[in-house]
Amino acid sequence: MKKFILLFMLVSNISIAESMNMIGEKGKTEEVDRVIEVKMYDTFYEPNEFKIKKNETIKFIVHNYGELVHEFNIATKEMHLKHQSEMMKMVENEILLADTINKKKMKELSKKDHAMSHTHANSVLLEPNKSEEIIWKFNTSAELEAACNVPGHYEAGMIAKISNI
Ligand SMILES: [Cu+2]
Repeated sequence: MKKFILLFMLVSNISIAESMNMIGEKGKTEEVDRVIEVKMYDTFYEPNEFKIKKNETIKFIVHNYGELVHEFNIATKEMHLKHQSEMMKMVENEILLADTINKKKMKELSKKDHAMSHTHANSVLLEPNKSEEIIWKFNTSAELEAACNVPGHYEAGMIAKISNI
């Protein structure tokens, strides 16, 4: 019985560690290896593919040149699909409008529902003509893609491939 409990603890610890490091982690400014400029349009990225070495730390400077709100989110395909229901909730709560983000409402609602705060280190959500940076450390071999989860945009092909070189 003791052995069984020990094994269980070990296995559950491994799975927690795996899910946390699965997509990499927030990078530090002093560890940036490369800077990549990303332009967001309605509804695609330029460039639409990133070639990244394992353990590289990249600073993405993301600009929204479109007329709609767009997201640049680094995750696995499964995570994007999950995230899309959160984004739909933001639309239903009128936090996320076609070309604006109601930050006041976002703050109010995020007190009740953390998913509404939309502050994740692996993503930026930008109104038109706004820019923001993400520093990401790719210490992972997971298959990742950058994508926009604003309802309808992922389906429209707003996805950039992230490939390991
Ligand atoms: Cu978008």
